Amino acid sequence: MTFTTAIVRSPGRSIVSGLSESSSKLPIYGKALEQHEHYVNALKQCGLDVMILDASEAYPDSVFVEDVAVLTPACAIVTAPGAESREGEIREIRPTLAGLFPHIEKIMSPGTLEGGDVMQIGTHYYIGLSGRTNLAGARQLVGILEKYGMTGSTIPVHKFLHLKTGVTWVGNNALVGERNFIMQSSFQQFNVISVEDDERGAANCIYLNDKIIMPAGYPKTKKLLRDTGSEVFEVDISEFAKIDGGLTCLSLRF
Ligand code: CIR
Repeated sequence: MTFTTAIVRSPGRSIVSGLSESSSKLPIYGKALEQHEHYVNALKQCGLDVMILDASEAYPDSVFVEDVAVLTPACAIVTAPGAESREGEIREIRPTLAGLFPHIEKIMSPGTLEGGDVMQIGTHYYIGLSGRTNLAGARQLVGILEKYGMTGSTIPVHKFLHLKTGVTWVGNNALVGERNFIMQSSFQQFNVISVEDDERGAANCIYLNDKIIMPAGYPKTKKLLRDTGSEVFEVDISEFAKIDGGLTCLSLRF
């Protein structure tokens, strides 16, 4: 699948109040803005047009736009975030999606689902059952996908915030991910690139048009990703990582 467009949302000053389980450090707003700009440039280098939505101060985590929608070639699905403070973000994204996709679907309560738990590989979508995505939400998503001729299946996620915190698709039939997680039978048909324990953050990469964007600072994984034959771009997202954000969650791509 060729990707042509990405949607991002600028970080707001309220980013310092973003949810975080992993760190007590607060993002520095000015640095986050700068890193976001570099991220947008990396998406452009992968051939994408980037739509930049205005910051939404009411929602500190709204820069993580991936979590509020799942985009497919046939339809856009507005999610139902499992984090209460993020529920209102879906109202902010809907008008943008309505202008771009002829079919808009919706995950309904009591289902919850965040886009960080959805990993697309071709026409199949792996859905993480995490603290943010429940079985009801996952079942609704599978139903919507099947309506449009696609498929979905679930994977339990215990150790990570989202499925894609632990594993991502990097093209050429390969996945990159945390060693134990990536070895499970659900992934046995793929070549697996295991990240070392000291490079766990490198499990969250973006594969776009034969290119890979990876977080900066993981030299061992960078070499392995280069060996797949794809061009690799690095982006420093340290300010977003302070509030558990990875590369994928900063954009919606289609
Ligand atoms: C949250 O806890 O919701 C945000 N602070 C981080 C969301 C990261 N999203 C993602 O990995 N898809």
